[in-house]
Amino acid sequence: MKHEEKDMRLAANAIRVLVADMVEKAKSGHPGGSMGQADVAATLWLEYLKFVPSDPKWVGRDRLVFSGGHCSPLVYSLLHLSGTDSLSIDELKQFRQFGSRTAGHPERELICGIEVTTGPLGQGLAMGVGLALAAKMKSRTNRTWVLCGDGDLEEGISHEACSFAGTLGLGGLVAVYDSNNITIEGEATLAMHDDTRKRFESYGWNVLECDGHDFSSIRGAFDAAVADESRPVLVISHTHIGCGAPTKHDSPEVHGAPLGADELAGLKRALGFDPAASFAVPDEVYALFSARTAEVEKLRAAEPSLAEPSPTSLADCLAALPKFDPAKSVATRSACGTVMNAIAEVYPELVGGSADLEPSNKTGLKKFGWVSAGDFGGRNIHFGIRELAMSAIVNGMAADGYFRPFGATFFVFSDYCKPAIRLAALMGLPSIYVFSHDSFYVGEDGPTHEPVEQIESLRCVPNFDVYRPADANETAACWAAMLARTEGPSCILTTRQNLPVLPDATPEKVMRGGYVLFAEGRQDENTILFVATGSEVHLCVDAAKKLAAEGRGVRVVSLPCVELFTRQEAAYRESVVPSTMTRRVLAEAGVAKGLMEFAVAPTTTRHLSLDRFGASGPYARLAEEFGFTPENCLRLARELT
Ligand SMILES: Cc1ncc(C[n+]2csc(CCOP(=O)(O)OP(=O)(O)O)c2C)c(N)n1
Ligand SMILES: [Mg+2]
Repeated sequence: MKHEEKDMRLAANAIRVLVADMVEKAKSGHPGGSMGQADVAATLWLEYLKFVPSDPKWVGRDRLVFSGGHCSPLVYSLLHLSGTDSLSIDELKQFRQFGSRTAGHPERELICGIEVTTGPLGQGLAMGVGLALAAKMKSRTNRTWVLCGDGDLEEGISHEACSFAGTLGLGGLVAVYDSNNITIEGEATLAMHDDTRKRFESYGWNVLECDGHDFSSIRGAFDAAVADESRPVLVISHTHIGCGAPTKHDSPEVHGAPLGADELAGLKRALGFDPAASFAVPDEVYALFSARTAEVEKLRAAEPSLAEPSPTSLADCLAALPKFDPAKSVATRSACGTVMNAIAEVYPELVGGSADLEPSNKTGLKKFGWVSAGDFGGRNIHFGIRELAMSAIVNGMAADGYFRPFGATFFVFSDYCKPAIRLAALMGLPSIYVFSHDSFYVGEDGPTHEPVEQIESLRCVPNFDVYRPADANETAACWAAMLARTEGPSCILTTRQNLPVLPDATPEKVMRGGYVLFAEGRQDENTILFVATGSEVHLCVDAAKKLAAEGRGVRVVSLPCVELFTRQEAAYRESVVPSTMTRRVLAEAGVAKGLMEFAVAPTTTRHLSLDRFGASGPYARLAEEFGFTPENCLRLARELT
C-alpha cells in the first residue's frame, strides 16, 4: 500500500523529532544520520519491509541491517513505533543509559528486531551479505535491506563484501547508501573521491539513485530494486544530514552531538510539532505503523509456511566422528578435513569456505558442491582472499539462525578476521573459524606466515573459545565441543605438520577443555607437571616418559581449550591441575603469555614458548633453533627437580 504524501511526511518527521529528543535527553548520541535517513526509513518500513512486529523471528521476514550503528536512535524509533518487542517510549527516554535496551549502538541480544549488532562501520554491510547469502542457500525469497553510509563504504570490508556479493549475483540484497557527503571530520569527499556508481557497477551490482527526501523518488528506486532478483542492488540515496534542523543540517556538527535546546525547538517548529513537548508522537503515526503490520500479516498468511527443519542433534554428530589409528601420523589440518566431511554427512547446517586456501586448510566438504554465480545449491563457498569480509559474512549467516557456518584461513591471518570475531563474540553467535598452519612449524614461508602472538590475543576475546588440538582424535573431539557450543563463536587451530595420533583422546575428556593425558609415578608436590597444547603435547609426553623411567612422578595435561577448561567446576580443574603441583613446564608454540595463567612462581615454572617472531627454514631446523625439542623440554623439566 502506498500512503499519502502527508502521512509519509508526518511519519518521517515524527521519527526525526523522536531521534532528536532521544539524543537531547541522553546528552549524547548521533542525531544527524538518523534524521537524514528518516524519509527513506519511513518509506522502507511502511511500504516495503516484510516484517511482523509481533513475530520478529518469522523465518520469511525481510532482514533489516543498520550498518551505521551510530544511527541507533533511528532503529529504536522504528522498533518503538511498530511495537516490536514491546519497546516503550519510556525505554526511548533511557537511550544510552546503563542497563537499558536502548544502548548507544544497536545490540542484537537486547531487542528482538535487531538482526545484528552494529557500530564498527562496514561490518553491518558485510553481515547483510551473509544474511542474504543464507536466504539464497535456503531458497527463501525474503529480502535483506542494509542501510549504510559514507563510513561503511569507505571501510575496506565493504569493498571485499560487495565485490563478493556482485560476483555471486546475490539477488535479494538491497543496500541503501545514505549519501550525505558528511562524516565526522567534514565532507566525505575530503577522504573519498570514488565514483560509487561505477564502483558498484563494476562489481556487478544494479545501481539506482534517488532523492532521499522525495517519497516518489525513493519509491521509484525501491520498486526497481525489488523488481531485480538477479543481482544485488545499491540505492544511492542523496540526503542532507540533520535534515529539518534549522541551522545545523548539512553540517558535520549534527553527526554526533545533541542539537541543543534552541535548535531542537526550531526543528519542532519547522516540522509543525509542539516545541514545548518531548517524546510526543501523534496517534496517526502509530496508526500508520499498525496499518502496515496488518498488511504484512495478510501477506504472511498467504505465503506457504516456512518452518525451518529442527537442528540436527549433537548425538548424531558425535556418532559420526571418525576415530584415528594411533599407528599413523596425521597433520591436524588433514584430520580436521576428515572430521568436517564426516560431520557434513549428518549435519546439513555445516556450510562455509576458505579465503582461497581450501587446499591448505583442508576445509572442502567434498560431496556437497560449491556456491557459484546464481547457483546457491552447494555448501562450499569461495570467499576469495577477503578474510575480514569472510568472517563478517559468516557472522551474518550465523545470525540468520539455521546454518553453522565456518570460515577458514591461515592462523596468522586471523588478525584480518579479528574485528568480526570480536563482534561474533559480543553477539553470542556460534560462528566457527578454522585456522590451519598454527605455529612456526609452517617453516619455509617464514615469520610473516608464522603465528606467535595470535593465540593469546584471541584468548583475550571474551566469549570466544580457542581450540588447539594435540592430535587427530582431539581434533574430532574439538569439533564436537565447538558444535555443542551455541552461545558464542569458536576457532580451531590445526597443524601443517604431521603429529602422532593419541590413542585415547576421547570427546568426553576433550570436551572438558583439559585433561590428564599421561601420569606416572607419585602424584604429589614433587611431581613434574607439564601443561601443553597442540603439537607441544607430544614433546611433553616424550620428556615425561624419560623422567618417569628415572622414577620421577610426572603428569602431562593436554589443554585443547583453555576457555572450556576454565569453565569447568573448580573440583575438576583442581583434579587435573592440582595447586600443590607447583613444578610446572608450560609448553605452547606461541608467546609465553598464552599459558601464563597456569604459571605458579618464576622459580618453579618453566616456559617452552616462542617470544619472538619465527623465521624461514625447514621446520625441523626451526624447532632446534627455538628449543622445541624433546631434549630441551626435558632440560627445562630437570631444572625443576
Ligand atoms: C570501524 C569504525 N571506525 C570508526 C568509527 C567511528 N565513527 C562513527 S560514525 C563515523 C563517521 C561516519 O560517517 P557516515 O557513515 O557518513 O555517517 P553520517 O555522519 O553521515 O551519519 C565514524 C568515523 C566507527 N564507528 N567504526
Ligand atoms: Mg555521511
